Amino acid sequence: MASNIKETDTRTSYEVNFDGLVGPTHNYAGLSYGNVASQQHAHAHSNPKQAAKQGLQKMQTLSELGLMQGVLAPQERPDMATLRQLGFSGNDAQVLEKAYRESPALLAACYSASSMWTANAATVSPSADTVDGRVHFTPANLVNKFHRSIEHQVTGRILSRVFPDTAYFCHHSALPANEAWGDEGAANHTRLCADYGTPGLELFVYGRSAFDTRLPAPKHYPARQTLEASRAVARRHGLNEQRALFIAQNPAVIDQGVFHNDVIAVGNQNVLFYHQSAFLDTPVIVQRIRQAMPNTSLYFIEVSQEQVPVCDAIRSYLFNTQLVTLPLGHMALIAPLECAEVSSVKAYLDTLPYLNTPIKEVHYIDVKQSMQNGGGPACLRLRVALNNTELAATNSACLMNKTLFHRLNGWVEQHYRDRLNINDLRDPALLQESHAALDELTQILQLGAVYPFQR
Ligand code: SUG
Repeated sequence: MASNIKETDTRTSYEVNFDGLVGPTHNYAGLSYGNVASQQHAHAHSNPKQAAKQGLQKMQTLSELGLMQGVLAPQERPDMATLRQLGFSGNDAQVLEKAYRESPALLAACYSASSMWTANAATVSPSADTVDGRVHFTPANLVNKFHRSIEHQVTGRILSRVFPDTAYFCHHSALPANEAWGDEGAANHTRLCADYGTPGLELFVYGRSAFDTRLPAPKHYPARQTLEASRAVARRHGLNEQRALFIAQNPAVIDQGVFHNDVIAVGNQNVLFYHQSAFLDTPVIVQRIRQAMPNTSLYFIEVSQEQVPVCDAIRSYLFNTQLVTLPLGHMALIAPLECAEVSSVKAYLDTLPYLNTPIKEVHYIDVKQSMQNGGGPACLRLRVALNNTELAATNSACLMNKTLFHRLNGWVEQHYRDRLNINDLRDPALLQESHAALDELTQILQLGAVYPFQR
């Protein structure tokens, strides 16, 4: 029996949340224009040890709620191969020193622990939706931000070690590395269904079109996801017309700081929870979803501007909550502590369990280190819906349980610093520490040699 499934459990399909383990070089570098929190905390000192522990505690909390929980390893950082590709030469210490002197921002980009936000790792289509009956993965190219565009290769490698059996799992490479194919993965994708194991409707939300410039686009901040990228992912995954819906995000909210759709909407099974300003033409979208799922009793939980202004939703990450189905059948919202600190949001969440929807519980968790870089609970996880057979074919060393939780906490305690700022990034000892930590991690998670320094 995998991880925390009880013998008496009658479920045959699950949503497994794969959280990104925060890497040892987590820092605040202000790299994400359009992401308000990243800009606000630029150059603040970070606490990688606390960040990783907060992330682990979140995983453990969900696991204790009876949910299936997985863990994805971070990237190798600093990314020495990229620094060398960009012309810095010499031994490792010299490369770091030269990069620090010439371009601290570039060095910080190559040190970013941004792969913790695994909602951006990939788009995943469950086997119930795809024509070949396999689970499909496309790592996101993340081209809009340089520090994120250097993630997808290792991400793809890690995913193929976690889901190794090609009889059940199909791994694609990332889309072409060009803005026309800007792809941010599951952060702009959600899936509605009656049950995780039955065919669903995958909602692909895009911020602009690359080729049809008549379509609306934000004026101020970048739209990271294009319609063309979303369509390409759906094509590769073998989703036919009934399984995919393409939805325009409201460009006005992107300009207010909603850089991914998961900052303004979240779906799970038969529930879509969203702000009234999230999409361009909400009534039409609601109608199209209803038409596509005539046999499912759907709940559209719309939050008005009057109840929660967009700026409060962004500050609190109300919609970057994880909407999960508990083993008893009802849903819970896993919210960041910040939601309890913004009065309009707290007032709304106090009423939510009584609104006659499947959401009956709200849990607050502390992921502040991640929040300060614009990553809430939902950013930190990649959802993978699996049936029993696929779950049995998944690398079980990456599934969370009490033993793994304690082992990873000990590993963090041993290897991580509790304070990091931009000047620490020139220190070659940080590279050594990071390699030692990751080398041990690949053994704990039984991933094999996934990192360039191990090859
Ligand atoms: O891509 N922040 C991430 C946050 C990603 C949140 N993910 C989702 N919404 N799913 C980003 O903007 C900040 C890094 C820095 O500034 O140091 C950063 O990359």
